[in-house]
Amino acid sequence: MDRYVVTLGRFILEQEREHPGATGALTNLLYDLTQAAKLIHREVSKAGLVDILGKTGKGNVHGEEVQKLDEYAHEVVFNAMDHGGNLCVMASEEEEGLLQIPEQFPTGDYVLLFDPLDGSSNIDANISIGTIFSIHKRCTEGRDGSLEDCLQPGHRQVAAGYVMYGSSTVLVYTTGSGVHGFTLDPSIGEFLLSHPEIRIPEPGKRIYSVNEGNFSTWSTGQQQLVEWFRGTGGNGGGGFSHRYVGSLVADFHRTLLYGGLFLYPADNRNPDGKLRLLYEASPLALICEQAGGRAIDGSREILAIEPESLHQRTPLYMGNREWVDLAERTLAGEGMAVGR
Ligand code: P6P
Repeated sequence: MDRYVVTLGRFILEQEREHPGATGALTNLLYDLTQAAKLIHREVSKAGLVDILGKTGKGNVHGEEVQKLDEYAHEVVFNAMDHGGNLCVMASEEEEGLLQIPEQFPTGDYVLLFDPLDGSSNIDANISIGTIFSIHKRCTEGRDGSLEDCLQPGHRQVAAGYVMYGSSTVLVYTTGSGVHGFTLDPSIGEFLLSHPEIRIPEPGKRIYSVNEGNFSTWSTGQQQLVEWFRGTGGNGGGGFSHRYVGSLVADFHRTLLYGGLFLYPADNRNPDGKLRLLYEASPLALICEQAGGRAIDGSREILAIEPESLHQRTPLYMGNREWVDLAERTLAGEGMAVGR
């Protein structure tokens, strides 16, 4: 049976061969990223066993307490990616400013934006967490990349993906030719093709995924939308299950494989939403759309948003087209259309 396994390395190479003009740079980038993922997997897997948990006492740019694994993951990704000669600049959730390529290394034509360990507040509870990455082609000249290279709309991404460290470690990515999932076999240290050509099921499972605790902080339209899913709004609906992990990668991965709607709306504390555009919403939106779904901020396609700052936030609705369309209509005040 083993002779039929497809490793991630083989798969990436085969994908590259389908693009005659490919230089191999993107292939090398993705390969380097998977090496970082293996190191993070190793530390996350034993996090409960060594004193790597607990808080460093230092905050990140968003004032959130930083878990030691956050710092480790950030450093692992940076150190795996800084010397390959394929990147001109990086940006991370854990750093306020740009991450330039050290001067002793060559630079290249690509840009990496990443959230090294999203959901890290769940680390102590052994809940799935993840690394999210977005890759663009640079749009400036010169050795070093700039903010302009980072502030590109999501539809220009050349690759996007995430690694989920859960009951198993899964890497899901797209380069614009479908979505493919790989599961790490720790016994051989290889990611093996486990989910070729992922498509969001149509119709998807009737699942909505949102932090209901924020209900009172939402707009009227947003409250109406969730009441429809609950079946308590007096306008039909209902028949949905509510699932919410509170770890974006876990909630998204379930939505990708089972269907439904994930939403993190704006609220009166976060008028622009909580999730970040460049290294959370944008890469997941590309994956979602490549898998046949849709991703909006409530009215605009996530992939069409022109970024204005590195860590800007956005409301996020993504999953089956049917439910994203319903959310869009409701938030626009068009009332609740009759869903399935
Ligand atoms: P809330 C985790 O802290 C995170 O950034 C995402 O992974 C997750 O989707 C969201 O925040 C959860 O936020 O406010 O529901 O706890």
